Amino acid sequence: DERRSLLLKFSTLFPPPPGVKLSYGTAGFRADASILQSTVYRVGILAALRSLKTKSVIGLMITASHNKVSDNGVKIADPSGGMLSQDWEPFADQLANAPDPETLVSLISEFVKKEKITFDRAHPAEILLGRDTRPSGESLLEAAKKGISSIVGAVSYDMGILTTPQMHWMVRARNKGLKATESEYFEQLLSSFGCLMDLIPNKSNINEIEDRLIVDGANGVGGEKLEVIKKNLNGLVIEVLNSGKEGGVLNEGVGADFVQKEKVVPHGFGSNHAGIRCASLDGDADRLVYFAVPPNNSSKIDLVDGDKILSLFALFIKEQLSILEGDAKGKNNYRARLGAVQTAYANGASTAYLRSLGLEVVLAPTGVKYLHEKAAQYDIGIYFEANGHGTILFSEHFLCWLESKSQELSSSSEGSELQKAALRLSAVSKLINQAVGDALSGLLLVEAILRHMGWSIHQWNALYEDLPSRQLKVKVVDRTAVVTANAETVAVKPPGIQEAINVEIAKYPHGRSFIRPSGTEDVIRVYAEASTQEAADSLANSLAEIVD
Ligand code: 16G
Ligand code: ZN
Repeated sequence: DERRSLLLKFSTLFPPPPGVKLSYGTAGFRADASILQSTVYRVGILAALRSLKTKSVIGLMITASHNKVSDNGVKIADPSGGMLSQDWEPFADQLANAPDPETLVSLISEFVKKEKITFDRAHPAEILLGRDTRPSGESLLEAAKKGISSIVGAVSYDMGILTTPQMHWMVRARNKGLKATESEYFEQLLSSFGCLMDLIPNKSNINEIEDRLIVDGANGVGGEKLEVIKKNLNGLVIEVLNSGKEGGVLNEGVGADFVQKEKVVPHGFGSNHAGIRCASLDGDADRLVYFAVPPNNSSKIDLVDGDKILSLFALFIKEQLSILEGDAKGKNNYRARLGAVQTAYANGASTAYLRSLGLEVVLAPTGVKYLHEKAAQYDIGIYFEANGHGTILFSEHFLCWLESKSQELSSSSEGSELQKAALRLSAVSKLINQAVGDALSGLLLVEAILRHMGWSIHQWNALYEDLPSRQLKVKVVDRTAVVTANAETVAVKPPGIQEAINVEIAKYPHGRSFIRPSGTEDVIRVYAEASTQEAADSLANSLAEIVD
């Protein structure tokens, strides 16, 4: 019929590269950009089917995040703005790896039947398209459009060059029936940031804080977007380096991934930045880390990673919740459940700090989809990976309560500390991206909280001291030979390996160590933590030997 012949016709234009097998991992499909045309075309089809199935707007984002500029990738944003539902991942793999158009078309028709997907001309598939600044993005976007138009009636809207979190935000907003252009996104960030700044107590001590923030844009999309909003940020002066306009290469010696893993200054930063607060975004601006350049001309930095951003957020939110819980005369009191979600990579000192604040802390496997799911179980759930990806989720139930509490306070306690605490929490829920970790909104929240506390980056960094740690990777033929459990903290396969690891860990005071197969590369990753750097290095090395 019409649908089948359209699919066949377009599919023949996008033959898959022979001998390549791709899998929809934690970050969607990712590979060298030169082999991705057919994959992106097929993800276009997938997005259209997903939209028909969910009767909602779906997002398709072309990015390879912190990876090198010659790579690219593609992933789907589900109706909630979150990651593609995990039960569709196997279908994504089948589509991407179908050897020829006939196989592809029959896979699709089987799947359409199985999922009971219906074609209704009144409700066509709708897909928002976005891409990062990679040069390969433009032609891959065309492939995605072709994939979408292979499904009869499906429409796509090209939203242009975006950060990954902007795409997720837009999909979420559209499905809530809200306007979802970039200017609405910026407007929401600016007004909630302004609101937090207006609520800063004791405005005198913020004069002690450096207004200036230097941002390493990774030569990617984030710097560009910051340039657009920075003139509207009262009380914060942002200077963007590595904006991509000075000729630097995306993610090369720059960006959050580089800074967090290497713990050295990114390109363009040096001793002239000593003492100034600095931040680093990754290539698609969904990761954020802070750092300070020490005054001694060394390339080493003081890293303020995702764990410490989480700790700062937790401290601030806990403070506001405690104010509200202290409302002795309140009619409508509620004890909110505040939780933190981390991965096994979280520095042990951060976990201990969060528990000392009275938070519940749980571990999830690496990958945003796992952390997000766990954080969504709290009234307020904060999740962060040490690498700087994270956000704060507010439950509908909590937001409803907050709304009614705010109304109660606006009549009974106008201008009180209680009312301010409620307004701050409400502003945080609007500033921080509810769909996915977002470096731009995270950065604005960090800046507002530092001013609230009256803290320099050094005071922030002193919340706790990181245990020395080491990360290594070991190239292996088959990374699936290692299977982990308990949020990647134990290796259950190959047999006996965890016992060997335990023997090594026992040799080091405060030793903690694990191995896990990477979700994005053919390597086994090793993490070790101990009371000294030498011990952490040596523990990591001995695990690497076990793996090898
Ligand atoms: C992906 C994940 C990131 C994770 C990283 C780990 C998403 C959107 N991104 O980039 O959260 O930290 O993979 O990479 O989930 P690895 O498995 O190679 O260590
Ligand atoms: Zn990223």
